Amino acid sequence: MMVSASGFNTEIDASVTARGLHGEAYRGHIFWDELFILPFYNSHYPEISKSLLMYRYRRLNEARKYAKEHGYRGAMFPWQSGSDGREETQTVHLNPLTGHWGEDNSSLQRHVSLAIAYNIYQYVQSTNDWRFFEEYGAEMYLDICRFWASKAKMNNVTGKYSIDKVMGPDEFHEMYPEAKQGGLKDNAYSNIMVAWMLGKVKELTSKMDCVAEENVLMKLQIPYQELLQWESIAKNLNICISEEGIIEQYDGYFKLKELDWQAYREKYENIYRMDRLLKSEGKSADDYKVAKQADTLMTFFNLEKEEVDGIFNKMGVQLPENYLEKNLDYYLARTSHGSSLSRVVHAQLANILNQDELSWKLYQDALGSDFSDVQGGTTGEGIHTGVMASTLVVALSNYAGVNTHHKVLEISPRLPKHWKKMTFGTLHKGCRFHFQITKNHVEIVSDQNSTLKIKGKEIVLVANKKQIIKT
Ligand code: IFM
Repeated sequence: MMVSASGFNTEIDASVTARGLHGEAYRGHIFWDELFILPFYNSHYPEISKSLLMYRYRRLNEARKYAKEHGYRGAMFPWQSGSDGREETQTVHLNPLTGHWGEDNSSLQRHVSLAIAYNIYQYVQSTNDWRFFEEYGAEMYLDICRFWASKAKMNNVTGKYSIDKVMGPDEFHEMYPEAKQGGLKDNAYSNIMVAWMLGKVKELTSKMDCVAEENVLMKLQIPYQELLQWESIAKNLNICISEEGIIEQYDGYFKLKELDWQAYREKYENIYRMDRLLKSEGKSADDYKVAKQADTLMTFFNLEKEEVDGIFNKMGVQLPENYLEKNLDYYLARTSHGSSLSRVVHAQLANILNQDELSWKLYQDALGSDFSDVQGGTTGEGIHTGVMASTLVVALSNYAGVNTHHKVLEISPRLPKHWKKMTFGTLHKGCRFHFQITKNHVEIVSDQNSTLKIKGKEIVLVANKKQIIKT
């Protein structure tokens, strides 16, 4: 799919750019899109995942320099970067509808570093490659933790930590209405992912060889006190929630104006770039509840709901039982899918919530993104590698019910009504599985003795011996 991410090129110092090598859009830059791409490689070609993570490792010093320049500690990876790892995000942006250049604050998408920490964790969970973690991953992971901890500031009155001067994944919101500078406070996605990341430090370091753990803590000069402080930040980050249980995209989002979606749909043929349409009318998306892509909901794309519930519990955050449904309804109704990365996320969430028709529609739209050039002309500038890779992963998670978040691989198939069969292979913790799923059966062969769960039932497999399980 992407020449830079090939099993033949794992020694080359290259990563996957947002448009692969298929076109010149985004000037060949690398964003956070690996988050959507790595899961595919983890379960098929883990040596490629490792090579993509090593690309980041080789730019760790640049990320440290970038953090320092902005008054932070640790490693702050750039939102858009190229070969030398420095920030290359544009600072002005052309609106083709008006021909005007406007300010661009998107470099404030500091969540790119969270994506890297998340990718390290997922890679290690999926492959058991602790050697990579001990030699490279831990150093990056801990320095990213240090960066976010240095960004979190405690409010002495509430005892809560806040993180400001950020943007979430939704690129329509760069600043507060009337603000002179870009940046938002307490983006829920970032804060929850920070809590998740800091909360995983103990689990990760406890699995390291003692000498390796000591070495990395010494190299980064992380005292025990600092680790305790990270734990405290994780439990006390500020998350804003409405009375109905809607997680506020960022502090202040609920005060924004509602958009008359119907009127815009009637007025314009295509409203996916609502930011540009609004600007052409002398307005700004910053003033409205309108999202380019999943933001708060990204949390549930990355983490299982139970895991997020655990984080909220530790923070003392109360939410109604059906809060995920409510949040999906709320944000989906306010999203224009201006990014190709949007539909696939919503498709996965709708599937988790058993909204099969909605999920299938969104999944199909995501699948056709480049085939049908849904953005009306952007495919010619290069395919959208993030969504393309993610549709492969989401097919397995949605329809085969592949879950790699637990100790053993779990499968809970739910084929779309019109599918008769699904056949695929996957790698998990060094064991290669081959599945054939029909409406009532799952056939499995693994190349090692192993255990997995099918619809919650533990199945023990003998190497190379096919088992047929009735479902
Ligand atoms: O990384 C994405 C971002 O989330 C939305 N705009 C395009 C970028 C590159 O694919």
